[in-house]
Amino acid sequence: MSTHLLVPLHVKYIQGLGENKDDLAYHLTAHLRLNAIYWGLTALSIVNHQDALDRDEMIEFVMGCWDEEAGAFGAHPNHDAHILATLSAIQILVMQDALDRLDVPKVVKFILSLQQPSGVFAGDSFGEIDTRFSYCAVSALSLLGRLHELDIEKTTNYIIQCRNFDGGFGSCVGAESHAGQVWVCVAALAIMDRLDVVDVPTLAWWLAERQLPSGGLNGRPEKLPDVCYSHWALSSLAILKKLSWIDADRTISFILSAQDSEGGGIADRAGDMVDVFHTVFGIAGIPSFLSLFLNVCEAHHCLGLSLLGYPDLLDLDPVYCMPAATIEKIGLRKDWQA
Ligand code: GRG
Ligand code: ZN
Repeated sequence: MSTHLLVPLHVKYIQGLGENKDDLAYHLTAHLRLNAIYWGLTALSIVNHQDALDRDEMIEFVMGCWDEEAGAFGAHPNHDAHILATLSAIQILVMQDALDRLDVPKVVKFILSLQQPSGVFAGDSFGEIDTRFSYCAVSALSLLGRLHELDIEKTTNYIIQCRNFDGGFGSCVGAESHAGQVWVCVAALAIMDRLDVVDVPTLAWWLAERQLPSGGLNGRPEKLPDVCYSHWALSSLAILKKLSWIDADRTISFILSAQDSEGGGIADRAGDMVDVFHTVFGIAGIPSFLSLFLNVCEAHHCLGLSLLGYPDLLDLDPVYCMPAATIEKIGLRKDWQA
């Protein structure tokens, strides 16, 4: 098992993803293409290799996903517009400093049109609702500097209705708590400055309980540990300023054990097939600890042992899931230090 992050291999794995266009897998994942590009670019940014993918080619691909009729982005050229693909497009354009390519008023109109009378957002004109889409709306509007156009009260009220007895949040009213849904709700509340509605001690306890003896975290009780929850749960804890409730060294060991030491990439757990989703969230799980330890420790000798090997990883903003430096640059960075 690898005891360090295999950065060059992961960079090569991400670079190779767009190259195998004859693979069935490439076509089966078309509905997630823009999301995958955002994940790949974010992973590369954390390991300080943002330039490993061609910037101009990426921007042209993003613009090729524009759905003129809807005034937003689909996940792939000629796909219908969706709020998730639209957020990914905005995130990529922000990271590539190319927001000038965007018809901002049109996108804002599309996003606002998806809010339902209950306050939740639909993903597209077909009407599926989910707190994931509320997050997409809040994050996208904020990145565009247009959060003031959102009805914050109405958006927050729906999220409050999704709060459960365990302090967590679900995908809609009455749905069980799940670490992924907790992150979208907590991060949306953080952007809207409404963290006051979170029961912090109960939720932080529930999130900390997600860590299993293997060091990995699961998304809800009785489920298997999975590398991606080291992002969803850890970022939520970082926003609540309770990251120290997790054992960093054991989490990192779990993430490292899920690496493919031949072809690069990270899987949901050791021995499974790698994918770009678990690669970005596995890599993202490591620097979240770095910021914590670097801030509470004056000297490097009190860093968690396994963290000592990662001086080159860049910090990730726990709310936007984008490089902290990018969020700082556009003036949206808040203080998430423990
Ligand atoms: C900007 C990072 C970013 C995201 C955009 C789509 C979205 C907003 C967030 C997704 C949050 C979420 C719900 C993540 C969880 C995804 C996941 C691994 C679901 C698996 O659920 P199950 O029930 O798995 O298949 P378990 O682990 O519970 O068995
Ligand atoms: Zn997963």
